[in-house]
Amino acid sequence: MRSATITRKTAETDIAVTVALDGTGRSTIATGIGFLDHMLDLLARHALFDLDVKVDGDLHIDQHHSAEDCGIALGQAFAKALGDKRGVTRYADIHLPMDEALTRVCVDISGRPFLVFRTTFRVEKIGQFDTELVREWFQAFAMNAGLTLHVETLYGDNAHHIAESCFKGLARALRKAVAIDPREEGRVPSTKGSL
Ligand SMILES: [Mn+2]
Repeated sequence: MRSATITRKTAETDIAVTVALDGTGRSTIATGIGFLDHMLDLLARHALFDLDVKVDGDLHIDQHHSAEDCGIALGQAFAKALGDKRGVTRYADIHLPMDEALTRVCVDISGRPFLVFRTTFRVEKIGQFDTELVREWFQAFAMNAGLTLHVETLYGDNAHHIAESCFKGLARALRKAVAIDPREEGRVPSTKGSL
């Protein structure tokens, strides 16, 4: 079972996360931000990761530190759980529809963190959640997970649908990318010999 736990405490947030890559999709999520809980719950479900996330953050200021630091800790846990990346499929992509919204997510478990994020929201809030924090979360996650990650929403109107298509797209792409490819026979899928 590829899994890892990260605890991270700063003056702004106190976080504990556990990620199991070869899970069943069950999760226990409590970030203090309802909409982010919803996104991480469906991330676990569609990636078939088991996910425990507890964030105690300075929400009296705003949601920024909690969302960003949650992405950092989850990214670190994901990278730790992957270990030396032996046998992984590495590349994956998906077009993920959510009603009228369509988002393409392409991922390379590269160890070369890079985010392209071409998704915009026409409203500032989904419930109490600041929509600009979707990008912040993806940025933090990609950088700390060591992913080359391209997210592009091709079209869509409803902000809830758009955000959900991004997180579900990430989930479905990661599910494929972390899967063990038996033809790799336990090798690291790179001509360099490491990722
Ligand atoms: Mn929803």
